[in-house]
Amino acid sequence: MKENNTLQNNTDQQHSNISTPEITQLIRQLTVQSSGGEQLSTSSIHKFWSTQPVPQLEEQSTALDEGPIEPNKDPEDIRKQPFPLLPQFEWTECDIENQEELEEVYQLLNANYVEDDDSMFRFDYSGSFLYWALRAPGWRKDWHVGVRTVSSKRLVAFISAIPSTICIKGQQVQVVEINFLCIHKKLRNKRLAPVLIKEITRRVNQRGIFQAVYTAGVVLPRPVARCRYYHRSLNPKKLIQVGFSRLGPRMTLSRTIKLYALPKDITIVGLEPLSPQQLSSARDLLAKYLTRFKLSISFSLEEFSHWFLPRKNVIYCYILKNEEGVVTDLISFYELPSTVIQHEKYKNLRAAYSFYNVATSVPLESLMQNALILAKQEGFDVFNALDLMENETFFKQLKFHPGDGFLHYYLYNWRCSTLPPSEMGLVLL
Ligand code: MYA
Repeated sequence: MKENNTLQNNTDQQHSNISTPEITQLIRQLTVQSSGGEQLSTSSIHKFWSTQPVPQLEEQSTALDEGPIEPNKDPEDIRKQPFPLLPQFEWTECDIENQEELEEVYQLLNANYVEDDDSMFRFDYSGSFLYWALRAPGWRKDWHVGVRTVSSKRLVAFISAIPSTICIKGQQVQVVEINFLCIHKKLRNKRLAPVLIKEITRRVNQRGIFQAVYTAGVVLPRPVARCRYYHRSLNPKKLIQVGFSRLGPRMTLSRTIKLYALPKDITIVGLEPLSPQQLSSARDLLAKYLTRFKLSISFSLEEFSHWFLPRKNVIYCYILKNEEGVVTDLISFYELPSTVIQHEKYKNLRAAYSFYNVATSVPLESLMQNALILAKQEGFDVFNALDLMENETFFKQLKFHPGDGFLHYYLYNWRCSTLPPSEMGLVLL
C-alpha cells in the first residue's frame, strides 16, 4: 500500500522474473514463517481453509488435474437455512440502493477495512465507489451479506459477491468475485470470517455457481498468483509528508519534485473519455487483448459499459480511435483513496489504480504516461499498478517504484497451476 523505501532506488533488481516454482516455494516459506517457523501442514495452520475446496499449500498440482476440485452440488444438497451465528448477532442483507444502508457499509469499511502492515493507511472506498462495485450486472441484494448486533442493530461485519465470467487457460467459467470481507476490529479473531465465507458460499451455490475468484494481501491456501504493487508519485511532497515515500539518498525535495514532474497536458492527440458510442468497439479491443493471458476476465457489453463508462471520482477511462472510428487504444484507472491514519495535516491520500490498458496504435509506455498526466490533472497524489498484464514493461521508464504490498489471487473450487503476474489479465477492485 506504500512505497517500499528500502527498495525505492533499486527498481532494476525488482524486475527479475521470478519463476513459478520459486513463487510456490516462497509462498510455502511465508506460511511456515507466519506459523512460527516449525514445519506445519496446512490443516494445522489453517483450521478453516484446510476444509475448503482449494488447493492446499503443500499440494503439488499437475496440468492433468486442473479444473473443479469438487463437483457441483445438487440443489437438494445445498443447505436451506443460513449458518448459525452467536446469539448476539443476526444476518442482514445490506440494501446499497438505500442511502442509509450504503452509508453503514461505507462507515464499517472506512474504520475497519484493509490497512498496510504499519497501520499508517487504510483503504477508504467511497460510497459512490461501493455503489458501482456492488451493482455489477446480475448483482443480487442477498449477496451483500451483513452481520448486525441484535441489541443495537449496528452493522459489524460484511462480505459481498458479484457475478462474473473468467477465462482460465481458454476455458470460460462462471464465477463470483468475493470482495469487501470486513469484521469490526473489536470482533476479530473469533472465527466469524469462516462463517461469513460459508454463508456467502451457500447463497452463491443456491444460484448454481460453484467457483469464485478473490484477492487478499495475506497468504492463504493457495494463491494462483502473487502480484506486487508499484507506485508512481504524482505529488511527491505530500507523499513524503505523510510517510508514503521517503526522500531518496542524496535527493532534495526540489530535485524529487523535478524528477516526478509531468507535462501539463496530454501528449497524445485524440485521447478522449470513453463515451457510449464507442462501447462496442472498446469492448472488442479489450476482449481481444485479454485472450493473451492465461487467467483473464470476460466482459459482456453490459458489463463493459458498467465497468468502463467514466464516473467522476470512481472510474476514469480514455480511448483513442482511428479514422474509421474503431477504438485502437484504451486506458482506465479507478479512484481508491486511503485514510492517513494519524496525521495532523492530511486526512487522506488520493490514489488512482491502474485498471485495464490496451495499446495498439501508440507505445504502451506513452499511453501510460498520458494516464499519469490525466491522473495528475484530476488531483491524484499517486498512481498505483500491479505488476500484471504488461505493466512491468513501463514501470522503469515511467518511474514507478515497488511497494511493500503484495496481492495474492485465489480461485475457489478450481485447481490451477501457479501463474506469474505477466499471465494475469484480471484486476479486482
Ligand atoms: S480480502 C480483504 C479482507 N479484509 C480485510 O483484510 C479487512 C481487515 N480485516 C478484517 O476485517 C478481518 O481480519 C478478516 C478476518 C475479516 C479479514 N480472506 O474471523 P477470524 C481466515 C479469506 O477469526 P478475523 C477480501 O475481501 C484466516 O486464515 N480468509 O479472523 C476477499 C483463518 O482461517 P484459517 C481469511 O481476523 C475475501 C480465519 O479467516 C482472510 O477476525 C475472500 C480466521 O477467522 C481473508 N482476507 O477476520 C474470502 N483473512 O484458520 C474468501 C483471514 O483456515 C472467499 N482469513 O487460516 C472464498 C469464496 C467464497 C464463495 C464461493 C462461491 C462458490
